[in-house]
Amino acid sequence: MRPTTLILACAAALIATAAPAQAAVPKIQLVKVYYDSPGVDRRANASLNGEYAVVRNTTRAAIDLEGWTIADQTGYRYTFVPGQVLKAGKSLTLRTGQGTSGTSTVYWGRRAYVWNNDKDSAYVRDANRKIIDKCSYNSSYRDSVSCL
Ligand SMILES: [Ca+2]
Ligand SMILES: [Ca+2]
Repeated sequence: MRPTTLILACAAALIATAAPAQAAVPKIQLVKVYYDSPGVDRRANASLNGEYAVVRNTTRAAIDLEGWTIADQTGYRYTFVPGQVLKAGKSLTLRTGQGTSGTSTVYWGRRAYVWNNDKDSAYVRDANRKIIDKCSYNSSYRDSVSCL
């Protein structure tokens, strides 16, 4: 096979395998987990808030997140309170420490880290506890993982 023909064949194969995954985009999708906050982890509130997970509403309609949860592998769980609505296409950041929650950032209120610095998994579940999305990582070399 000539090199160009080979490249085209590889590209076609990649597109073929990528297509089914695109059809199954979760309506609330994990975008990123920043699991090793900058600097030494001494549980200062700013450091706890340097650790966060980001989710995005991939649909064209607002989603009421009341009763939805974000949890780690151990089972530490954040539950969205009534009134937490994520507009179409918008992202929301869940920070580990304490703060005043709003429409685009909510605070878990923890005094300890939740996302392990080496490996862990983040789960998004709807109000019926059905898993909507999951993001796993296994690297202490990196500080964050892109879930897309
Ligand atoms: Ca750190
Ligand atoms: Ca954990």
